[in-house]
Formats: sequence, C-alpha cells, structure tokens
Amino acid sequence: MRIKRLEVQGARNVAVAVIQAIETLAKETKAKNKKEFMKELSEAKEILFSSRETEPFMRNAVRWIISQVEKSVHEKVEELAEIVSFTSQEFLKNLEDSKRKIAEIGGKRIRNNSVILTHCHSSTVTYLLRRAKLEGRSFEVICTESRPVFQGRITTKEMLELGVNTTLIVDSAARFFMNHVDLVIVGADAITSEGNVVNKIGTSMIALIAQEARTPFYVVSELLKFDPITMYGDYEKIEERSPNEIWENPPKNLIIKNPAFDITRRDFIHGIICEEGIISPHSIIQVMHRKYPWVLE
Ligand code: RUB
Repeated sequence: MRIKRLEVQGARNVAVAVIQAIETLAKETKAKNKKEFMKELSEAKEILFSSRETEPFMRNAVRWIISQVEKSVHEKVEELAEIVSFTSQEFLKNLEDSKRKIAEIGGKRIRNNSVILTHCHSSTVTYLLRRAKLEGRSFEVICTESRPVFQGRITTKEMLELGVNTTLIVDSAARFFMNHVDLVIVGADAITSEGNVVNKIGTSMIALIAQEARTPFYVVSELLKFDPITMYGDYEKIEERSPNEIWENPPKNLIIKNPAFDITRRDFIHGIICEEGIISPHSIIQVMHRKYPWVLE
C-alpha cells in the first residue's frame, strides 16, 4: 500500500521495500511444507508486482530471490526462510555496491562550477551528487517540479541540506533554462532491450530539449532495471495514475490522463551510467549477458 500511495517512491526504494516485505513474509510464514511456502511467495509476488507496473527492478529482485528458494535442495520451511533472508541481504548489499560504483563513475563527469539539471527524484542521482559534493566538487542544481506529485521538491530539499545552490523550476521552463545547463542527469525506472529508458513523465521532453541545446543527457541506472520482457516483444507498461493527482474536483466529463512515465529513445541519451561503467544504450544486451545472464533466461 505504501508503494502504491507513493510514500515509497523511486525504483530503487520500491525494490528495497519489496525485498524487505518478502523477507518479513518468510520470517513470519505459517507454511507447513515447501509447497505451501512456495505458494505464499508466489501470492506475495503477484500482489507486489501489481503495486507499481513500471518497475522491473523489483520484479528482477523478487524473481531472483524466489528462484534461489526453488533451486534449493532443502525441504524444511525454516531452512527455506533462511535462504530468502540470506539471498535478500545479499541482493541489498549488491544494490549498495552498484550505487557506490555508479556515483564514483558518474561523479567524474561533474566539472567544477557546472550547472546540472535533474528531473523528478532519483535516489541514485542524489547519491551521486552527494558524493561529488563531499569530494569537493562545486556545482549548482536545477530541479524540475515534476508535476503532478512534485517529487522535484524532495530533490531540492536533499540538495539544500547538502549546501548545494539549488533552483526549482516548473517543468515547462526546462527549455528556458537549458542554455545555462552543462549536464542533465536523470534516473530510470526501466531500460528496454533496445536501450530506451523509461523514467518519470517529462523525461523524454527534457532529453529532446537537451539535444536541441547540445547539452549532454545522462541516465544513471543499475543494470537490474533492464526489463527482459521487452526482449521478447512485450512493451514496457506505463503506469496510469489517478486523475485526482492532477485535479481533485474536475468538471464533469473532463478527460484527464496521468501517465507516470515516458520513454526516452536511446538516440537522445549520451550514456547510461551503470555499475559496469558508462555504456552506450545500444550495448545494453551485451552488458546484461556479461553481468546478469540470469535476467535474460
Ligand atoms: C520516480 C522516478 C525516478 C526513478 C529512478 O518516479 O521516475 O527517476 O524511479 O529513481 P516515482 P531511483 O516517484 O513515480 O516512483 O534512482 O531512486 O531508482
């Protein structure tokens, strides 16, 4: 519920919350045998997957954890619960390591006295900026509001706490300010097999504007945001949120559309900054084969 209501937002935080939920379920299980335990996990998986549609990161995490239990030769429920706990902890540690690597690699792209524009709130982006700041780099940040839920405000608060010179703009002012921007950095919810990136609604518009102004546009993302379903023909589903987020009491018969994400084509992306380095979106499948072959299985 907290995920659906956006109290937990951002792909990484959603994945972490989901992993913790699976771990808790395993700890508190009432299952009497492996069959019952697997059924509980599978039911939990369905509920968690439906909490937010455009989140392959959490889906990959849950699939990995369940596959480790399935594969195990153990039959006792306590032992299986232990596998869930161990695998979850290992997964979370891997996430932390990836975040650190991404920040280390991406931070080098931040030149002193540069102006960085970011959209929405990505914990991976703000972690990268925090590290760059702590390493002594000086930069300014421009944040879009990110209507309708204003996640940009979360980003501004984090930047101000860091002591970064921060400016908030309405989403539609992105072009107005782009000529003063040295670098755009955004997060990702999903990466498709073609190397396109799904992120908060408005991201693709910012990418277009950045291209027109010749401003480099980077995406920071863990590779596990890759969505294997896109390899086999399925489109990434775009979550449609409640119209009330846009207008609480709208006039009768008004149609309101509120997609949460959009797709930025790979041609507009300078690079995807991931735990394996800065890669071209075109090479995503090769990199996945090398680093996480199980995602493609
Ligand atoms: C958040 C959003 C973020 C990505 C990446 O959307 O689009 O840019 O999820 O975030 P919402 P992170 O607020 O609707 O979840 O880098 O933290 O995974």
